[in-house]
Amino acid sequence: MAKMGRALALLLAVATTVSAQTTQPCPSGWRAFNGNCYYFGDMKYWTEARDDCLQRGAGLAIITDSATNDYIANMGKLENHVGTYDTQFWLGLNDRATEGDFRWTDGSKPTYENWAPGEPNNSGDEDCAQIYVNSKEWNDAGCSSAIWHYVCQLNYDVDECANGLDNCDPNASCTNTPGGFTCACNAGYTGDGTTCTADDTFLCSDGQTIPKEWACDRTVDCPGAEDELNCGV
Ligand SMILES: *[C@@H]1O[C@H](CO)[C@@H](O)[C@H](O)[C@H]1NC(C)=O
Ligand SMILES: *[C@@H]1O[C@H](CO)[C@@H](O)[C@H](O)[C@H]1NC(C)=O
Ligand SMILES: [Ca+2]
Ligand SMILES: [Ca+2]
Ligand SMILES: [Ca+2]
Repeated sequence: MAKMGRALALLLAVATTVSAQTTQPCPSGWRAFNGNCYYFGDMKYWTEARDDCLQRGAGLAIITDSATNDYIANMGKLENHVGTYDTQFWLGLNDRATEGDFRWTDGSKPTYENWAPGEPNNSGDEDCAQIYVNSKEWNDAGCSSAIWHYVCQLNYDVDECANGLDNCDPNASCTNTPGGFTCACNAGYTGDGTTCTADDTFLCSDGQTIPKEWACDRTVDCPGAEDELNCGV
């Protein structure tokens, strides 16, 4: 019995380790597809949707192939539990700068297009593109004539450092890496990068930091100091 318990504990430990290692690089609340992360947002005007994506360190989605087009339409439908009506999600595509010259928000001209029949028709001055989740086709709509859902896109390699998504210590430097990031304590600090203590201070196991010369003072309550600093020796 005891042996079985040990084996089970070991198995659980291994499983925990594996799931930690395979953590999706997309931030929480985002979904990964084909090298990018997507966030499906609630109803906003196009410029507000664009700004919300920017604040999330991303941009409105840029679609360059039919697989991504299908993914966004299907997932948009799932994420927002829409009914049977053909609801729309704002994309990064627009002709706000020059009428008729549709561009993605990164300035690129579309290489893949999936306009609905008769679209874009600029009916009543429509400059912002959206995708219908049921037909998966695109329409140009008034950028600020109605609010719609929207989809943001982040490159799969999130720059955690630039987007405040790292957990580096304030006294550490963060370096972005593909699929992750690293933290290294600044000069004069020691630690694993997520916790850095000044070299002349000691981090007690209860979380308080005190000058190192005090750590072994028995009148100071600093749990952990005895063990780590061999105070008695
Ligand atoms: C033009 O597009 C709008 C949607 O943006 C649609 O409601 C309208 O029916 C279209 N007009 C024509 C003539 O296709
Ligand atoms: C280390 O970080 C703390 C904030 O936790 C800050 O107050 C302190 O100024 C930092 N020290 C240096 C040398 O940057
Ligand atoms: Ca237009
Ligand atoms: Ca239209
Ligand atoms: Ca990264």
